[in-house]
Amino acid sequence: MKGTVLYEVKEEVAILTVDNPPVNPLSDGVRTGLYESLVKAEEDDSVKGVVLTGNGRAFIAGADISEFGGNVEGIPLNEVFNKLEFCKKPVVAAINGVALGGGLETALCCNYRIAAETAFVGLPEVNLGLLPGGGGTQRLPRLIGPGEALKMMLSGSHVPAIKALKMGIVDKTSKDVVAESIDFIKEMASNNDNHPRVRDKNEKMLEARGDKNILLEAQAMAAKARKGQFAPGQIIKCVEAAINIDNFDEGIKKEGEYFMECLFHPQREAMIHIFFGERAASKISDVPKDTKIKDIKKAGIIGSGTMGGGIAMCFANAGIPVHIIDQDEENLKRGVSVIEKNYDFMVNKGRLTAEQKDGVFGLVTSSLDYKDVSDCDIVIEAVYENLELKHEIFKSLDEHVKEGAILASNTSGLDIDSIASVTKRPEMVVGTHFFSPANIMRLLEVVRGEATSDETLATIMAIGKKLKKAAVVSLNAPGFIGNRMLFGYTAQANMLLLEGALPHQIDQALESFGLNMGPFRMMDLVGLDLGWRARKLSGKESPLHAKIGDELCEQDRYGQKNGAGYYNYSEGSRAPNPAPENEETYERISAENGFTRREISDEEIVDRCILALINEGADILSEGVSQRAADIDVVYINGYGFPIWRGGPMHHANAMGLDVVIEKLEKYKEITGSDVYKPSEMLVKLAKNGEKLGEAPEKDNRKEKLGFEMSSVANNF
Ligand code: 3H9
Repeated sequence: MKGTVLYEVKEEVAILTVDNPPVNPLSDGVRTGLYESLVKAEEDDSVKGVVLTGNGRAFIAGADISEFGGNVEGIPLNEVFNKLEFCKKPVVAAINGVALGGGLETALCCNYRIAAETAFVGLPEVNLGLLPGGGGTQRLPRLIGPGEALKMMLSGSHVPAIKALKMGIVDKTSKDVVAESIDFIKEMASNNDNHPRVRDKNEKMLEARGDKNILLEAQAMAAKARKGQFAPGQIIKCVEAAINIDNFDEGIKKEGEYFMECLFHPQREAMIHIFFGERAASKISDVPKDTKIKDIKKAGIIGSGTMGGGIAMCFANAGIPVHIIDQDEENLKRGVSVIEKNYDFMVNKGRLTAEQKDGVFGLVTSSLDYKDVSDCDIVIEAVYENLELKHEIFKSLDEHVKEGAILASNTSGLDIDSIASVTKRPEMVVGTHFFSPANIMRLLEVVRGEATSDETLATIMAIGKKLKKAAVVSLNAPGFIGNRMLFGYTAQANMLLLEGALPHQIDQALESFGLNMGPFRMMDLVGLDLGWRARKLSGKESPLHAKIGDELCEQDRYGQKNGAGYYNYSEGSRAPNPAPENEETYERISAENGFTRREISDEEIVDRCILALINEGADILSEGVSQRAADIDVVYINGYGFPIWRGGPMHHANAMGLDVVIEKLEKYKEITGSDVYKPSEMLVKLAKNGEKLGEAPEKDNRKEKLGFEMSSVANNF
């Protein structure tokens, strides 16, 4: 059995310490240990009260997520909670660290809750496609009111102890939580026989009865922030039951039924796949666990544009001093003032106090001189995509920055090996591809060059975690993971336009599938002119899929930046309006390129775009560019707006069944004649063996990796 509960008696108080490192989830051993320890405390006449706490940095991180979907052994959680809630001795939860999900639910079954000032609590089950099924949907509304409880459960947010105290989730905060809890429960036990239970608090439920707004507001919140997800609706139904059913146990029964529906819903499997996928992504199969990590005390950024500024904010937010260099004084001033404005915006929104702003913004310094980053432990170059310019910058950095410091490039597609080759420390050169806006987007693609050392990689993965990023390693290959897939996907969206579908139809079909933003809205946002200018410079004929975009640029339709692209935009607005004037262009370019425009179904749109992603993803995996299929999913969800509840493109392929994927690919190869739909060899092999997309093949069995010089992908960035 996994995990245990330590038992000791001190000053007539039984201290139960959950011990299941590193974060004490409620695995079978913990459930059994808790149950048995409570029985022991009840049977020991010398024990007057019980303190329940966690070992190490966490109180309890919730149910053991790895148990979901399998055969669960040991005592069921609800039996343990029942024992706890009706314990014959008063119990205080000494919340020493995180109390999440089943962890907070455990504390809600105790008579009292005292939290360390540094602890935080939350019910984040919704992020796993679940609902708080250990009584959380019935107890938390009773404690803090259904409106606040719904906000917490639908957002899955982590609430710091001080706020939890104000909200009434905990009774006290403390600097020395276990010692204070012992004194507290001794006093309570001697003064009082009647210890409160959350289940008996009905006032807030009675107050809410008949107030339709509470549930309507929750539904609006779920529709906005959790589009397409199943669990939020279930959570709302549970709280509705808590409000309207007098009998607490009946409410718990309802919660159990709704929980089981979530448990067996495919979204639960998809979202848990991403939970473990994000954690697996930080482990690099051939980099030993005990690899030394450099201490990053100060960071440098070259370039004060949108990317440079955003990356600087990431470091400052993590408490790491950061120095920005730009060659142009005006640019630098503008860049730093944008950072300050971003922080001011957060203050205005109440996300930061003025004092906190001064603290983080105070960590950002800037100048025009490379010498000022000489003492940095890492310097990240974030200038525009030009290999010669990057060569110049890296030569200078190599000269100025102290020995042993990491030199990183934020390139989204240039050759890291070529960049590393101009330095005397190629083993310390790595790609750190942040996504815009870097201070908000979670994805960090870490590009491993031929010479990048284990120490450099391990350090970057550790810093990624510190910056709260979902860091994923990619080998150095054109487009890395994300942009290479994006290229195939947008090319197909453009082909559909050429064949007869319209941008808004394509966008709507893919947004209904769950993508945050359809491809044409996205291309308008990025700017159609970027690719157009690059293609013009190359002097080569544009590929078919780029013909319409290029023609729109010839008509000065560059996208959102000048108010007209595939859509029209009114001044100051990002909302896309139809652009019927483009239809003549679509028809003309289609005809000029030999296409007879036809009706295209939404199903074909979704299939063709998503299959293009999957097929390219399979190639990326078979080349070892990505370590595992789940890494690709993490990239696509955190950087490209793929719906988390579908688990990413590769999980989606596994869920569809690889034989079905191949059947569809062959169908579209037949319809379009395009090699984009020629099933990847890896897919064929796996489907034949009844296997799923998982790990990349061993080094010797990999498909040859794309070279920068021969790649069509590289020409498109
Ligand atoms: C629930 O409670 C349902 C109930 O309502 C009802 C049931 C009937 N289980 O993230 P880290 C592992 S659902 C199993 O790197 P951090 C994690 O995989 C649960 N394993 O650390 C990793 O393993 P490895 C609701 C778990 O300090 C290691 O611990 N609770 C669990 O950055 C370290 O994790 C949640 O959703 C778990 N519950 O962050 C909370 N949690 O080393 C989920 C972690 O092998 N957990 N692991 O890769 C978290 O949000 C973060 O882990 C936490 C710590 C904030 C706690």
